[in-house]
Amino acid sequence: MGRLVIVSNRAPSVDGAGDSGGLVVALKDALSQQGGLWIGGAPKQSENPADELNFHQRPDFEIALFELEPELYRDYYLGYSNSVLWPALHGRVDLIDVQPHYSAAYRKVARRLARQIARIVTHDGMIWVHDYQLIPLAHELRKLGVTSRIGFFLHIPLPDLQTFKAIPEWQELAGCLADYDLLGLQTQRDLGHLINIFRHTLRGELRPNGNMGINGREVVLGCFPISIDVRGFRQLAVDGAARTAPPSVPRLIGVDRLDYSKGLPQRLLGYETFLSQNPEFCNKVGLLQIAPPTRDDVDAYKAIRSDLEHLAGRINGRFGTIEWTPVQYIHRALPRDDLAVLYRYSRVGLVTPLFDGMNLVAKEYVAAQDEADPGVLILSQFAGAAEEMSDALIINPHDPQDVADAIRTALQMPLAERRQRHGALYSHLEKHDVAHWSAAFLKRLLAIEKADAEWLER
Ligand code: ADQ
Repeated sequence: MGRLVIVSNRAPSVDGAGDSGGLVVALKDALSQQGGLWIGGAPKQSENPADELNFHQRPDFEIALFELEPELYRDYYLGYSNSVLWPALHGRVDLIDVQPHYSAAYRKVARRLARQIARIVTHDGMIWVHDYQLIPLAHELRKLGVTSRIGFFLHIPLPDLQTFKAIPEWQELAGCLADYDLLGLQTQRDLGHLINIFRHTLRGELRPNGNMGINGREVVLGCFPISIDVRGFRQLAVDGAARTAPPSVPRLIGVDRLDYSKGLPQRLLGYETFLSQNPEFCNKVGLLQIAPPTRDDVDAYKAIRSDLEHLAGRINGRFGTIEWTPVQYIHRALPRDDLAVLYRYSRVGLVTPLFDGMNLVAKEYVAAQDEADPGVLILSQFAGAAEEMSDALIINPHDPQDVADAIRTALQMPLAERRQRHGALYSHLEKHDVAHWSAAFLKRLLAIEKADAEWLER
């Protein structure tokens, strides 16, 4: 079996610091078993970027960094990726900021990276590309004659065809997606959208095996809901609780990057409605919202911050007392073990995105609970996680009354029902953790390679 190469916009750290969350944990084992390589953007831009990848050996796998000039990085990352693709794919076409130099920079980065990767990959290797920042990579690699199997996983949602068409380069992007051998999405919802986009844009035909015939070749499609290291996260929460005392009043918790897709103002409006209709809970409950800054240089992100701070101030002014602050807001990232214990000590987890690929906070909240006395997850119907987590209280984040009712239901839910719901959620997660996710994707990619080898022998 050839080498596994992961490609993502950002590389894990060269020294292994900060590995505790997310993709690195998911892919570490597969990478170390197969002498893997992770290619990703260097943490800092450079005025004179090298034309070669910059290699670093970690004990578990190798890392190769690519460098970009600051201006190119801005137009590719803050520009096309996060001011065109991110809003469009999250259904916020009103926030798209189209600039011709953005799309040019996006393609340029894929072309340059493909040149650097083409020099080092072999036919029997497998390349796994991650996320919307790098959609054209397979297209550029194919142009350079790379024959390795190439898979792609989209971490964020894929909207319906009409919304997708708001991206000026929608046809080109659909064509680039069709150059992969395997396309992985988070949910059945997104898979349905992809099939529709391929049908209308490239006359794709859905085959009985669920794959798509496009221009005489087969593109394998799959739904692979991402997850977390469920047992590891649970252990962090158990260990943390042994060191820390629980809060004095029952707490609701929200943990999100400060992003307009996460439905933060809607969450606060729901909480405000709850407090105004249920005065008996004033002084007896509090909302802790942890929302670290992200993509601060994009205007839409400045706006969401000021909206959130305005709402939190309004609620605190309206309901707060000398002894009690209804909304506690922390605008920074916290260490994962602190987060785990905060989840465990929160009676309610509020996850209310307007559109989300998956949402790992929902899974972290469930994993961190004490099964003897678990809290209740309130989850938006628009989070990818809602497809798997139907034992949460599923809400419509656009309706403050629905959010308010769910908060009340959660706070009053009898222990037996809390245990039953948490038990169902946890046992599903335990079987579908992040190792399961990466193994399922790689197995599908490998199967394509085997099929190809058989075909070549005939
Ligand atoms: P994100 O949009 O970043 O990811 P999410 O899945 O919720 O969203 O993951 C956020 C991660 O950041 C969680 O692990 C969370 O614990 C962490 N985090 C958030 N706030 C934090 C804080 N204050 N301190 C420390 N850590 C914090 C994208 C997609 C999602 C998809 C993931 C994975 O948008 O839909 O689930 O990729 O595919």
